[in-house]
Amino acid sequence: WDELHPGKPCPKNADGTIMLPNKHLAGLDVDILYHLGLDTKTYDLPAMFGDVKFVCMGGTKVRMREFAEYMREVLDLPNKGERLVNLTKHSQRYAMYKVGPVLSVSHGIGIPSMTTVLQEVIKLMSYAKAKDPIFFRIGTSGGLSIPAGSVVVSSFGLNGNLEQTYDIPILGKTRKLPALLDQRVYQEVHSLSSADDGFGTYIGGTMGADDFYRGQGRLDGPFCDYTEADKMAFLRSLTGMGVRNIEMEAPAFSAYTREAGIRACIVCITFLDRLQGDQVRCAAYRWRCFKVFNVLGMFGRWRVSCEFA
Ligand code: R2B
Ligand code: URA
Repeated sequence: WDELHPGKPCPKNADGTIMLPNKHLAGLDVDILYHLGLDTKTYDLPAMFGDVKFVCMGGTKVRMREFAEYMREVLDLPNKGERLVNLTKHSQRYAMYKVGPVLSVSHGIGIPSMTTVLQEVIKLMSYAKAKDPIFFRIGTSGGLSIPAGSVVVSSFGLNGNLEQTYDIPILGKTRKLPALLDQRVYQEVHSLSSADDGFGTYIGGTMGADDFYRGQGRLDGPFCDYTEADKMAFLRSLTGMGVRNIEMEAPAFSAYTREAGIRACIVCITFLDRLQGDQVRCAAYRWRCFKVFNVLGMFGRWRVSCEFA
């Protein structure tokens, strides 16, 4: 598939399982998912992960454990209160927890960290024969002209050059992979928000920068070679392009899930309005993050009633 249709979304198998486009994988007698600390020989991946429906990824290990615990409550799954096992414990790089149909995985900061674990989780879901899993990034971000604490459901990813592509050098040449997201999923997730939430949920583009400071037009990094007026003009131009928030993974997450033929969605909390400032104040972290989880909690119940009841 890759050679005939480079970068095009790969079709799924008829039963909804993921078809990996790379034909070289068929020649491996064991595939070691190095950063997950799992492999196809020692572990019965279909028994361990075959029932996964939602792969939820987010930056930190602690937040993804708390998310798994939260989903265990929301979905009313057994073993509440028991300590969850980090399924990637042999690798130590990331954290991965499974509660019922939900796999909660940390991905660290930025595109290289995120794509390393994302590609192994895509292979994991394929080897496990999980049917039609949907992938989410549940993240944090800076908002653009929306109140801090708002939620953004992404409609596309934008790279630091303001293109809707994930640009990656492959064999010495830059490839541009479309950073597109599944419209049905982002509209459905957005439709689950309500006026009673106590915060706004917006649909919009998400810029994924390769840097937290100058790459996001901040004035508070160790280096800054532009003026406040330049910063404001840049952020306003992003708003004009339909961009609602800035984080550090969206183009690659959109592009790789699309290339694998996987429906995906990015839901982020905004910690601040970037038109009002640059510093992220920690006091607001926890409860605002949990509001994102709340949106997904509703989504979890909805999917469960449709597909698992
Ligand atoms: C949001 O927050 C992190 C940086 O603080 C980064 O991973 C992102 O996308
Ligand atoms: N994460 C980012 O990448 N940027 C922000 O402004 C906040 C969180």
